[in-house]
Parts: sequence; structure tokens; C-alpha cells
Amino acid sequence: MNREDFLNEATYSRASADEYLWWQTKTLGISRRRLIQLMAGTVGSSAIALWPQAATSASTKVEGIVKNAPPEFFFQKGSNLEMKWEQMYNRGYIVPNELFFVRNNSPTPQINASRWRLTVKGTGVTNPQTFTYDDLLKLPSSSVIKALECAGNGRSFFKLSYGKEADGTQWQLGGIGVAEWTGVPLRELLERAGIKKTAKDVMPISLDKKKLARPMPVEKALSDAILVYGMNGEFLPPDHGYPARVLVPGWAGIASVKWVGAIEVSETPLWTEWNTTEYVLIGADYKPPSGSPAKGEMVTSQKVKSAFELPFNATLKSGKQLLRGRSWSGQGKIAKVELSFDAGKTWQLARIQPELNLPQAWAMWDYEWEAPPGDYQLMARATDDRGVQQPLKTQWNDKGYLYWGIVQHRVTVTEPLNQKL
Ligand SMILES: Nc1nc2c(c(=O)[nH]1)N[C@H]1C(S)=C(S)[C@@H](COP(=O)(O)O)O[C@H]1N2
Ligand SMILES: [Mo]
Repeated sequence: MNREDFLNEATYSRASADEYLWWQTKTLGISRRRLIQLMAGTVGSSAIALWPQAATSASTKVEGIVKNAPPEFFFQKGSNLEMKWEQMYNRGYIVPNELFFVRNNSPTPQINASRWRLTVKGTGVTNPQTFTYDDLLKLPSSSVIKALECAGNGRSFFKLSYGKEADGTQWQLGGIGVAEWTGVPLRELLERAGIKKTAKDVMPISLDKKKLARPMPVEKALSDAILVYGMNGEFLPPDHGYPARVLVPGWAGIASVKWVGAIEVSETPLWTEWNTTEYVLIGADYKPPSGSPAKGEMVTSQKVKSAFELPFNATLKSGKQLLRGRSWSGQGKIAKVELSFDAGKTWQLARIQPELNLPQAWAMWDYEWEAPPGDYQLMARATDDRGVQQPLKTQWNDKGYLYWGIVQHRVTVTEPLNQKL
């Protein structure tokens, strides 16, 4: 979206209203007591059922997803919603909840928080615990600004590099968002359950139809994983895991299990579909860990990537254009971002706003481009603070995870209008 689009009153008011609401909830915050009061007013009767799908505004409803999915916000890809990157132009650091991508392996369940329980159990704890929602809200909390990104984000670009599609949802680059997540560090829960020194794996288990369960090493669980109940100053929305989900910073989205009902802690390694056949790297360049039932190397950390805040095949007017985009790394901050307008022959430094560059979230950048008419494949290449730089091409894996190569972003710059009429 160009600034000029703001000359359109409807576009302008929508964008401002959106931004205003966000700042309001953010600045006012929601106290714990208020959360509980609000809760009391919203308890329903059934324990778990599917959210009823509104019959109205059918065009913006997607089966199995609660929130509106207006086509200007999202590409619908099966049961998933991919964020349209041009929506982030003229927005702040955070992706508002309404615009946040959704990756659903099964329909969003309706969970009654007053009946919801979290159990922490397994051979890795001495003192299994059950927590209610109120218990959770009373525990020490923390808030972090972090990215959540699907392991398959960018998958469609394998096709361009290799001439064949990798299995799975053909995401472009919109399978990512950054939010402020509020919740209880897993460490707090695990310690209350008497986690043993010999504990190995921690596995959140979901309450939806899929019973998704993805183990992570106890070291990661104790270091920075959080059981989240708040997103951008609001209750966690249903599609994003209400009443509680895990957030595993820097790791592929699959680790951040939504609608969590139990956490299993084990003294022996745990293997499920989600770390043996799914979310593992299968291909000539990867070896499965020997002696394990996994078919490939486990997907953990996210890579270094970049996106322009433009639609693909964008049309721009010639002359001065303020290009914007964001780059991110699962392992730290972004150190630099370079752009190329000539297929990688020369590179220009983009300006990173240092206060808008957080680790395991993203860096916002811009570049003033004096755009001559023509067809371009814009390229953005980021380097993170470990010195890891996006390559031209990503190693193949059959399921198309972790595509982090430089993406060619096609843009047409149109001739100036003839002044003489
Ligand atoms: N229970 C459950 N948890 C889940 C999923 C799911 O389908 N069910 N999808 C996972 C995947 S693959 C991703 S990328 C993230 C997406 O989170 P979001 O829908 O809140 O954006 O949630 C993860 N947690
Ligand atoms: Mo994902």
C-alpha cells in the first residue's frame, strides 16, 4: 500500500481505527483482576465444541476458523490463512491479532476456560499438577515480543529453485507474525510439578481433534518457553490457542502448540508423528538421527529471511518510492539488510531502524528508491548478528521446510504519464 492510498478515506479510516484499537489495549493493558472479571462474563455451557460458523458475511468466513478472513488481509490456503505482506506497510512493529496468520491442522475448538485444566505429568516429574485457568493467571507472568513462524513459510519458492513443488501448503512469505505474548514461563509450571534432573523431553498436548503433541528438549522448555494466555494485550483469540498455548521463541511454529491441555514430561525421549514423519528434514542433504524412529533431522530453529511489504507482481510509479520490508532470524537480531535491483550484481544497504530490531522477532527496514520504469526482480538479503546470511538457494527437503533463500520479488515500474495532453 502506498501513502497515496490514504487519500482514500475508507482505507485511511480502516488503517487508523485498527492502529488506534491496538494502542488503546496496549496502553491501558488489562489487569489480571479485570481478566478474571471478563472471564466470569464469558463462560458458556459446553466444555469443548466447534465454534459455530456465522452464517452472515460468508465471504469473509473460512470453515474451521473463528475470525474474519477478509481477502485484503489474507490468502486462504486450505484450512490456513496467510498474511498479505502489503498490509504491513504503514503499520507498526506488531501484527494486530486480526491480521495474524493462522495455521490450523484441525478446526479451531471452542474451549470453556472455566472448565479447562492443565495437567503436568509424566515420568519426568515427582509431583504431577493440575492447574485451573485462574491458577494460571495468578502465577508469575512474563511478556515478550517474539515472532511466530511456520516451518513451511516460503515453501512455494522451492518450486522456483527446483522446478518441483515440495509437499504441503504453498506459503509465500506470510506464514509469520510478531506479537506481544503474555503468559507463564514453562519453568514455573515444571518446577511446581517437581521436574527431575533426569527429565529429557517436554511435550505439550493439544485438546483439539488432532491431539497434536510435539516434544522439545527440557533445556529449551526451561530456558524461554512460555504458556501463553494473552496476545497483544487481549485474551488469546480462539484461532491462536485460547485459553492457552505454548510459545517456543525462535523455533518453528509447530513447537508452539495451541489449545494445550496437558504437558507430559518424560525421562525417556518421546516420539510422535510430529517429530518423526512431520516437521523433519528429509532429503539427500540431511541425515536422520541414527537409532531414532525419525525419518529426518528435526526442525527446530528458524532461519534468516526477508520480505518486502509489497504484493507480489506489484506495480509502482516511476520516481521516488519508499520501499519497506522486514527481516528476521530465529537465532538473534538482524545485523544488515541489502537490496539488489539488478539480479544480485550490486547490493545497496537498507536502513534498519535500530529501535525496531528485536531478537527472534524482526527488523523493520526501508530504502528510498529512485525507480526507473521497467520490470524488476527485487531482492532483499539479510544477515543476522551471528553473521549468517541468506543464500541464493536453499537445500531441498521433501516437505519443504525452512526455505530461507533470497526471494525474487517481481515489480513493474510504470512510465510517467505524458504531461502533454
Ligand atoms: N493444536 C495445534 N497447535 C498448533 C497447530 C495446530 O494445527 N494445532 N499448528 C502449529 C503450526 S504448524 C503453527 S505454524 C502455529 C501457528 O500458530 P497460529 O495459528 O497462532 O498463527 O501453531 C502450531 N500449533
Ligand atoms: Mo507451521
